[in-house]
Amino acid sequence: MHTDCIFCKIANKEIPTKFVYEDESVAAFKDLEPQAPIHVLVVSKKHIANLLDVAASDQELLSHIMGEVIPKIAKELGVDEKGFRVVVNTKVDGGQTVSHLHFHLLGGRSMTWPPG
Ligand code: D5M
Repeated sequence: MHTDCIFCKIANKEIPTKFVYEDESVAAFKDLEPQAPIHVLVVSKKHIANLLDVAASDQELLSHIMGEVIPKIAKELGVDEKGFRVVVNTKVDGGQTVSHLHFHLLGGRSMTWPPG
């Protein structure tokens, strides 16, 4: 846990936040600035700054998030049938503003391409 990291504080319940999903390694909560009717952030409880900081020992965690947690939340929030988008902004050019790896789950509307 990084003491100055907002998502560490949320994931470890230092800042009370309603979770959409939680297990021992992952927490998910609504984005403060939603960009779609459904906009959830999925984060690991362990501090990982971004995708470039993922270690070999994190592979199981990443697989759990992408292969289990996100599909489960998508089904629970009813965006599995029409689909959804998962975004991982990485560093400055990627538009990352919070340096704690997070997966944006966006749904509930038709997405456009290319992204801005
Ligand atoms: O996305 C960071 C996202 O995190 C951005 O969409 C706002 C959101 N955010 C920032 N602080 C909070 C809190 N406290 N709760 C919920 N959501 C928050 P990025 O990909 O880094 O630009």
